[in-house]
Amino acid sequence: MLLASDAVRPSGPDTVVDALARLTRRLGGDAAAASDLATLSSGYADALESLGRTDHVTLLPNRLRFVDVLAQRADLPGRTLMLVTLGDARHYNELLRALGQGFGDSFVRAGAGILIDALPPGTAVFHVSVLSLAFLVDDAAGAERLAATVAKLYERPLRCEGLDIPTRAGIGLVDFGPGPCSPAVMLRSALAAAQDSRSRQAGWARYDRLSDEAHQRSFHLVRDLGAALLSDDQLSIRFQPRIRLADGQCACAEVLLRWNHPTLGAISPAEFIPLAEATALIGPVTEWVLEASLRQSAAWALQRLDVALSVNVSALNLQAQGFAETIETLLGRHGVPPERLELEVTEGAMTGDDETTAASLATIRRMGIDLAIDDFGTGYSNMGNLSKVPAQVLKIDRSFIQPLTVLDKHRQLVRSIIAMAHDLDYRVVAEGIEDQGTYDLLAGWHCDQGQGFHMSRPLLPADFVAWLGTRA
Ligand code: G
Ligand code: G
Ligand code: MN
Repeated sequence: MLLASDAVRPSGPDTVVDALARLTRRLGGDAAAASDLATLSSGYADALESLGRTDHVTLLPNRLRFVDVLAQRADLPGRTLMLVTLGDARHYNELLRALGQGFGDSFVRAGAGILIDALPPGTAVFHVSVLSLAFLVDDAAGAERLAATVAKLYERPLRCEGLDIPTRAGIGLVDFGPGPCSPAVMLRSALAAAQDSRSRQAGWARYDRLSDEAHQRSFHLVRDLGAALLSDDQLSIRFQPRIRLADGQCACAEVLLRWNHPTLGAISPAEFIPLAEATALIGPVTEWVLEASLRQSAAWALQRLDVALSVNVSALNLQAQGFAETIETLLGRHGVPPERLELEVTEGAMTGDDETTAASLATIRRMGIDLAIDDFGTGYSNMGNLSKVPAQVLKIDRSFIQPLTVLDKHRQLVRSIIAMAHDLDYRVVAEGIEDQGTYDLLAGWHCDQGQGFHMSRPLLPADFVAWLGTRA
């Protein structure tokens, strides 16, 4: 049996060289045998070393050797590093999934092959990551011409084992300045430029500090969000009242997450939620919000404040195994009845064909928790889907509500949405009501509830209670 520790035990040159040294000692006086062993031993070490510095798919020198080249050469200023990446990870994974790892290797070899054929003979090309190749170009002007030529190469699909496979190539350029360069920074900058190039007409891009700073900010935010979840003073929630338009009573409150970053200040969830969704953090973030919401709900219940809370949930939460069970555990822990909780999900999240999502939604409904379709009207809303979605509440996106008093077309649209949603037994909520005129229009159309700055901004718990007091 292979133990976990065996898998990580080093089997590199050191242990082999040690064994050879022991053997040499045992050979005692046999000088010829000892010399043979020494030759074998150093040859073996060299082979291992070279194996570790060669890419096994293309047999090109790998990133370690490129880093050495960058670190050792003094003649780099004025030169340009060009990095060509053959596709993004998603594209490559789809290829592997459909056609297998062997095909993936052929794809990379074919991509490297046409690049090498197009470069001046003798150009040293390095295979610096699974999908990326890098090399040095002598002058900056020449580099741009070459980049344009290389971009053209990948416009056509790659011929690979008889199939035509489209690439999603990216080409990044970074110039070497007069100062010393850090190879890792140069490579990272080139990769950032290559990624940016995918959205450029030219097909290549020079390293752009501004765009890179945006990426770096994202990276730092994601990293710091993990710490924010563990700290007790960075994340907090606000409550925005939802009003019954018929009698002006508060029906419920939407929970909105806020992050006060220790150095960057307030970060909008519109910025950090998508980052959490791109990493594994969206699970813990939503759990944090649910926990904080239910704790508050329980505290308000003790004060005989009966207010339901509506929590935003990401599509990815529903796709995660065990999400509904987590909610059940949290409700139990805080002693909050399920009808005090509602979950807001975008329409797209509910209409896919993901089995785990369907199971999560079914369990959530069985528990007695209401579901709301958030941001209705944005994205690819499809009226036909509405009858299939297991939701009870429909929230019309604020982009339709805000121009209501000025745009005829939106008036017609919102009236029809309300009527149709009622036919399908939805409760309808209008988001983003900012003035009395809009409020009156919606009330006249029998829209059930409204939310917006006209009634209240999202509030801290104490302010929310005070606000409720003024309405009683
Ligand atoms: O409150 P604000 O307008 O800054 O929110 C911006 C966006 O972030 C909105 O689309 C809102 O739905 C979303 N958002 C706010 N809080 C949460 C949260 O706790 N979870 C998720 N998934 N989204 C949230
Ligand atoms: O995507 P979602 O519907 O969850 O977004 C809710 C967000 O909308 C909250 O961040 C809230 O701050 C914001 N919001 C709420 N009411 C209004 C409003 O009247 N006008 C505007 N512009 N934004 C609002
Ligand atoms: Mn919402």
